[in-house]
Amino acid sequence: MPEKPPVVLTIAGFDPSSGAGITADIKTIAAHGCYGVSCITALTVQSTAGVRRVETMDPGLISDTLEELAGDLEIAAVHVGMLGSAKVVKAVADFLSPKTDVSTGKSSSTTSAKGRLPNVVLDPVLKSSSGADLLDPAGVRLLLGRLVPLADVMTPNIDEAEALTGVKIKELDDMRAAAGKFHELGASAVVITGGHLEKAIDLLSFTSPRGIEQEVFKAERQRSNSTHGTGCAYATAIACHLALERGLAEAALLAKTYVSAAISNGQPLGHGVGPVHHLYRMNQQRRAAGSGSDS
Ligand code: PXL
Repeated sequence: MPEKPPVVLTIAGFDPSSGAGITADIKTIAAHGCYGVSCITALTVQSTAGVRRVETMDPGLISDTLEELAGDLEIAAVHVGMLGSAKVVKAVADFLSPKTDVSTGKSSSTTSAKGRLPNVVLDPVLKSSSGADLLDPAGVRLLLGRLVPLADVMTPNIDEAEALTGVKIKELDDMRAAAGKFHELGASAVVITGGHLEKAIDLLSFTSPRGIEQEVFKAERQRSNSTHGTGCAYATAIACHLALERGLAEAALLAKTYVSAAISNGQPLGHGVGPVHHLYRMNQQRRAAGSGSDS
């Protein structure tokens, strides 16, 4: 019998150009050897040139989809991306919260210390890189109040960390201060990604029995036009590594390496900011398979 791959659920918006959102996440999940299932929270009209329109889905449809999947599959990790509105945030938070057993009134057994499903990675998507709002103000408040405490790790970029904590980030010490605010808001672990800073610095900050521990990952900043979807690819790659039972620091480091390679292998598609190459390893495998043959 072939072995079952870990199942990774992505709850995110639909970007028809496949640089970001659900279809990009499914590529990332496949690239990590996991099986991707998905729940669409919003449709967007967009291309590499930018987001033109956003339509959130009916929250009831989202709840039904999530319950259907959770009833059928053993989900090893969850990626939460664009949510669009407060109603959608509520539907997703209700789904991820520990279930109460109606007969005893107590939380029924859960696979995670925090919620119903293990390894919840929250990417707090607020705006597209072209500046379109991807979450309404009431949604931002509910994300902070309900989803941040439920997530096992959250992955804001610098702009999102500034908007959510009010800390202006110019250097590493500011990232440390913003991470501290996220912990105060109930986050058990956060990676603030700093691709926008002069050096591409990521700060991993997590609570442990010894208190708050922090690790810094540095890389050279890449100048590229193939960066559409880096945040989605990073957060989803972390979810995959956690599903594959890797620790958080290793997951954060491997996800950073994956995104850097996906950017540097990006192909010049579209008229705007092109997508990262989520499946760049397939080209490498094809080249390796072809190198020994006569054809
Ligand atoms: O990169 C943030 C993002 C996430 N999800 C969807 C998006 C975008 C940016 O445009 O469209 C669906």
